[in-house]
Amino acid sequence: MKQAQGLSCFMILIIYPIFLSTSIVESLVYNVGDSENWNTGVNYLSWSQKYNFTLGDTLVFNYVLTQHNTCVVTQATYQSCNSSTGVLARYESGNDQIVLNEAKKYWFICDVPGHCSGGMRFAINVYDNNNNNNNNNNNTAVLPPSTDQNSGTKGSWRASLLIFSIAAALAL
Ligand SMILES: [Cu+2]
Repeated sequence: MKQAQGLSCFMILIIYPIFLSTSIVESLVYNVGDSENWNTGVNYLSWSQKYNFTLGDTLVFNYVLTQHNTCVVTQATYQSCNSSTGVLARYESGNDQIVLNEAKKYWFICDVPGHCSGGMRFAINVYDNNNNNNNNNNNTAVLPPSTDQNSGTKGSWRASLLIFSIAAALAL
């Protein structure tokens, strides 16, 4: 009885990380601004440069309702901070979840007066990991071209987990 319990605990320890790593590889959820959320006084340029965003990932904009909003805009509107034109989508729930479902460049701003020019804006490149040559020509501005490396790292991490689990299971 005790042995069986130990065995099932051990199996959970093996199997759980596999499920976990699978979901991490498939798509990631990014809280914009990390612990500082979507707010004034945060440098979103450096935040956006920390990550490689891939197709299917989700950006979550967390902020106090009515104090901010999230606008997906054109490059021109991103640069001018003039949101009278060029707003492609607008969110104002306080917990805006935007799925990056196209491999392209995205521009985000908060269009509450003064906030965009005050720093509440950033641009990201979203890569399709299955087709890396797709969108690399205009990607020099924001992200280094390290998507290949990144997916390779994720893949080998997953493979070593699998090998470790099989080896552990055989050892039983
Ligand atoms: Cu704002």
